[in-house]
Amino acid sequence: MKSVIVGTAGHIDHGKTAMVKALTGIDADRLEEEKRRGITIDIGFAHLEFRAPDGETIRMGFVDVPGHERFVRNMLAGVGGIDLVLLVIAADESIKPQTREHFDICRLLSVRRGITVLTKSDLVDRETLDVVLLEAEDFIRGSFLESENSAIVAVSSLTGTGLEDLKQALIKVASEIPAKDSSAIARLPIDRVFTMKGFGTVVTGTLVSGTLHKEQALEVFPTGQQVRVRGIQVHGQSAERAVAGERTALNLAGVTTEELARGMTLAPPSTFRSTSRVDVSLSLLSSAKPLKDRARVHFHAYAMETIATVVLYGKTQVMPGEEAFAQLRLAEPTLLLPGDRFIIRQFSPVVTMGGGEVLDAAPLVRKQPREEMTAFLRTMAAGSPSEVLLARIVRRGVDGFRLTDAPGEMNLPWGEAGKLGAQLASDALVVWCKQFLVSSSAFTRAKADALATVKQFQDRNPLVEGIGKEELRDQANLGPEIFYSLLQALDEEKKLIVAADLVRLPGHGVVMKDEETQSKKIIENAFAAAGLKVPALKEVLAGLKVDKARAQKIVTLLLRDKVLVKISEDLIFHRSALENLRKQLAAEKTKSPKIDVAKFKDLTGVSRKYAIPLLEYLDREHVTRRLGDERVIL
Ligand SMILES: Nc1nc2c(ncn2[C@@H]2O[C@H](COP(=O)(O)OP(=O)(O)O)[C@@H](O)[C@H]2O)c(=O)[nH]1
Ligand SMILES: [Mg+2]
Repeated sequence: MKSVIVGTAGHIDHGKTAMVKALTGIDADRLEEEKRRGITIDIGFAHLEFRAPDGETIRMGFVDVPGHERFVRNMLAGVGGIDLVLLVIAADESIKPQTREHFDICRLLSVRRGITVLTKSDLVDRETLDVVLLEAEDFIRGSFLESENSAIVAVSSLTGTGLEDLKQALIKVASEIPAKDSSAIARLPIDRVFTMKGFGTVVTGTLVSGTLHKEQALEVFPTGQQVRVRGIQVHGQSAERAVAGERTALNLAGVTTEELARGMTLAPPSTFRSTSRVDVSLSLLSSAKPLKDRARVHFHAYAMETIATVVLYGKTQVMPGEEAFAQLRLAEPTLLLPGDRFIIRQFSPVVTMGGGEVLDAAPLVRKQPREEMTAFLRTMAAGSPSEVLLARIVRRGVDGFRLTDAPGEMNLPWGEAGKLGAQLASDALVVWCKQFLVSSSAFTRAKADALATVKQFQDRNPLVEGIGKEELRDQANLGPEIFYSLLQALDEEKKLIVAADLVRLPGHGVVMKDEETQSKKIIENAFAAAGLKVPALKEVLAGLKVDKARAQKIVTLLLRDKVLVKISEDLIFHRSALENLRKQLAAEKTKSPKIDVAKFKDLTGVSRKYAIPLLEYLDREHVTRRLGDERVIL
């Protein structure tokens, strides 16, 4: 069974609600105040099933909107997910301000199909009806409503004249609407929240994509709250699931009505991200005033509305009828995805100015060159999914694009993004780095940079075997996944040798000149022989054949290899001396677990000048613990 959402549009009192009732038998004015005043204030709902000529059942959900100019914001909350619009023009009044505004909104939201309905035909004579018909034809010329199959139908909801023609026209248009992708990620913009006795919290909305199941866990965007679907109603009937295109009511567990509001969105947990910045293509109505850079506007998308600041890309203003790229900075975070349509209204007085399409709901924070930016947005607007993914990978450079960000950035399940990524990789345009995708050019550049860093390190430190992996990663400034994939690639290409914690160039080992080797031996021996009674470093170095800088480097090398251990600013010991000391203390412990400075001096034969730093070193190493004047051997 196919589900189609039909919206109404048109000026107040032109007979929208009466037409929906004549078609479905349902009065969409549900509020007490609406019934009393006889006007629609908020969106209302009705439904009807049709049998198409091919035998398929088409279930139509109607969203009836208010026509009063004061309630355009409510109209906007209803018009978001509609497949086709019934543009209502009363035969006795013809085109009026909200006929125009609603029609503009439908075009800006890219509603693709619709029927123009001339209502109240019983109130006018044939000639007047013909005149209004001409005016209507003129009005819709060149728009989506003029297409071959979009008729203009005259009806009277009072007498029933023309209703059958309207039903036939509806069936015809509805059967052309392509089935929605029920395998996409589910998204339900909430348009109503209320409590139902015996059920608790209920929300309604038009399911714009995917499928929802009973018992499913969902996340509320932007609050992040986790909820569970306790029950589902589709077009007023209990159901196990709801699929894209259906008017859906969910009974939710884990949330109160106070925690929810129109404009929030439900989607599977951890799929999307709410955002306060969106890059968009914007078109301004020819009836609008020029839109200046940094102007504040009212922003509407699906059922949400907030205030936004328009930051134009490379323009100081957009003229009426023009299009531009811009960033919209929203006063409140919201869930938006590429392809979503939106409306902007002038801040004051509030009139519809324009609208457009979200191109990027995850814009980079860093500034990009203008040309790069516009080229990117052009690809977002018109590129194939594969081109869009590639552009998103490229713009991230060596940071890479994480596959799990594909739902939030592209509204694409990550499995599908994975398939596109695999194709790009086999075309050698991108490189897989674990769950990241990096453009081949950025990866090649990063490899060259890393090689240069290793080479530079080795030129500067000829006595060191290689650069530490983490030091290299630090200098390369790469995420771990990218860095390790890069090392692996360089290792496989035999451009680098990666061994344990060190990275070095092939053929590079520590080459010591004879004198240096000799000096190293001398230093090491001097310290080893001295035990705990170590010589002053200066004296050892003075007796060497190499110059002072070299000698210092040799000591650094010995310290790095932990042959020598520095325990205080001017005390260096050979590792074997310290090992012996530990053994001595362990032996001492079997006799008495406590030791003081005097006893330590006796035991080791060192002077007080050495005893204190040594004991402090042992404390740090947790060999001993200080207790007053004494120490416990641990
Ligand atoms: N004579 C006549 N009156 C109508 C027709 N449709 C609606 N009306 C009346 O026009 C008024 C406004 O209708 P309503 O459906 O509430 O208009 P909406 O504001 O566009 O929803 C009501 O008093 C209706 O009874 C029609 O086809 N013929
Ligand atoms: Mg109404």
